[in-house]
Amino acid sequence: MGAVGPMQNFLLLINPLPAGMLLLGIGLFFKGRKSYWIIIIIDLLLSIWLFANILYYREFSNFLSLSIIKTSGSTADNLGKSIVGITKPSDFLAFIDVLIVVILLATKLIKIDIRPLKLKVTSLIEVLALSFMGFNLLMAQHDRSGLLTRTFDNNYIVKYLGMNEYAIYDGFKTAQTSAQMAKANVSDIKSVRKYLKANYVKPNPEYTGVAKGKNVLVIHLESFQQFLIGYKWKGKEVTPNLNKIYHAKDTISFDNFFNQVGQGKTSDAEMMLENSLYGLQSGSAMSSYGTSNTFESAPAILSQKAGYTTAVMHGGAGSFWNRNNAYKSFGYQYFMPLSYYVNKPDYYIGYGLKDKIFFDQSIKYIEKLPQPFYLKMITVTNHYPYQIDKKNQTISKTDTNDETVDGYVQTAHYLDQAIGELMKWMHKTGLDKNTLIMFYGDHYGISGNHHKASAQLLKKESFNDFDNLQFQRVPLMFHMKGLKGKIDPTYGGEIDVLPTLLNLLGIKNQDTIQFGHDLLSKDAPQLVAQRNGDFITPEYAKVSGSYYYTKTGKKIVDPDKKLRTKLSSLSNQVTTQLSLSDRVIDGNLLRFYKPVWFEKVKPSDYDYNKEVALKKLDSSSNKTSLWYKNHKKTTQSKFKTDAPELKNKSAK
Ligand code: GP9
Ligand code: MN
Repeated sequence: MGAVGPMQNFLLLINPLPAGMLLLGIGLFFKGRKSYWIIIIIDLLLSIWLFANILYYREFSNFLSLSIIKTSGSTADNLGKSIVGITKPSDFLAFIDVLIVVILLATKLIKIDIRPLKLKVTSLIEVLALSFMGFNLLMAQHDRSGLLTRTFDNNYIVKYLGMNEYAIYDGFKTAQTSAQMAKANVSDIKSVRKYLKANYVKPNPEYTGVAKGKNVLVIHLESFQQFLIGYKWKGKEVTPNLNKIYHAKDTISFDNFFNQVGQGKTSDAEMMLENSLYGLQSGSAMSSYGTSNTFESAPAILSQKAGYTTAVMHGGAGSFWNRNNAYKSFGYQYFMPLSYYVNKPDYYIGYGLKDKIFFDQSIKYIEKLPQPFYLKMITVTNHYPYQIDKKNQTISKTDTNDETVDGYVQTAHYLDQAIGELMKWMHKTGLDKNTLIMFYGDHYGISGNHHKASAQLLKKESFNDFDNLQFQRVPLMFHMKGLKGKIDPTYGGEIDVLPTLLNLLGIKNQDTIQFGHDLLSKDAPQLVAQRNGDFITPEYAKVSGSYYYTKTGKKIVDPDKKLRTKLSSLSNQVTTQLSLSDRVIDGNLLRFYKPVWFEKVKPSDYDYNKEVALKKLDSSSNKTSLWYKNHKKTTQSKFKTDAPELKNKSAK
């Protein structure tokens, strides 16, 4: 379960108790022998449930829930086939309590007491169990806020609250989502298509196909804000490598590009980039809909239309943000999460492997990918609370005295160095010659709760809500040998990445359900929605209900009629767009949409099992990989890292 720290371990230890007490307590409402029988049956059912979960988890790294039992006959089939293969003798320990109780009763070591319990007593036991559960929930929420609202990882819910609580929680969620889905029908997708057609933005023909057939390497810069580009601390550049790429003559960089995530953070940034559909305002679209919905995502489009090999690498748990399921729905052929990597206590921080170690160990997988590939690498060291061990601190902390803010430059600096190391390897192997590298920041690093420290970082007098909207800028850069670069001031957001990318790759993108548009287009509308309905354009901004002039940051106090109409029209456009996109997600509308050029993705076609994947990559038909072109030799030695953990490389 990967519990870390005393609190998680403590909660993991106690969390089966309240549910056990509550459920076994039901038996106490019955009289005499019946009460014993019912308790034993409940205990047996709980043991079966535990046993089934152990096996299911071993195979799918996820927990059983009603939704899974109801919807996935195929998973049950798969599991059925392998059930003998994956069962271990120790799994049967799940039944030992039932056995002990039965033996104790049969041998009369415990005598059956048929006196009825008072209703007051039995009710009190149940009330106590519920309060215990509430207490457990409070402690869990305290340790990990947003546990139930952000739905980032089923593992976390079980770790904090327990298996049974998870099943109940998931039952609720499933009921909610299926009710919404049932309401949707074919006419909904028709109105979405009508809207998209009316608002279609023609991509810029100058850029169509300039990266045709190239590999695409997407680098997810965790929590990376635009202000870091060019930022100096104590005279030292925080991100020298990214700064260089940003200004390079063969990079298209955007300096008015905004993140548009809600609570789903990383996951919904991914959702937008892969699908050009918005994430959710509360919760995470990738967690809640990633398993069951139909998608027409970047990896599926690229593999179907242009023969790309598609993969994601991430040094964190595969279950986080429901990646291991959602990626299958997106059509990713490979997903290499933490289980593909050597992990040692010193290698790992926060949510995953330190970036340098992650890249170092990724080389052997990247070089095996058949080309052209579409590969996304998700970094994670630059993540809240921005802490990194002493030996990796190579720039000093800032001095705002805000603990969560001051480490930000250190982890960003570390990330930048890791990027530098990867770029050098790309160059040495020649992979940079036929690869379009796309960098993007997923969301803010410093939240709106740090106005004072943010003002200090930016050397501003004050920092208000409008400044916080400005702070939502993140990098978007396309870097490729021979690309005609520029720093492009067009206003845009994460929703626009996929159409921009598809145009660069020369992939026709007319009859897709995508809410963004090519950012390089001369007709780009430059209206950037925020997930809560706020927005920004080069002229106006809406922040928590108030309007501002973007250029000056001044509040618009008394707009004349013309301006008022303009502002409310912009506002309406934003809400229309968001709600139509939400409809696509919560109504699972893409299941009704079957364009001729697209073959529906079947998640069951994909298997992220490490052995299976590596065998496939090693197969002899793979003649386009870097490894094959390098005379079937690894390029590992061309990756140089100064990671102190890897000094003694033989340890790997
Ligand atoms: C973990 C990671 C973090 O795998 O991607 O997600 P976030 O907390 O940034 O949303
Ligand atoms: Mn993130």
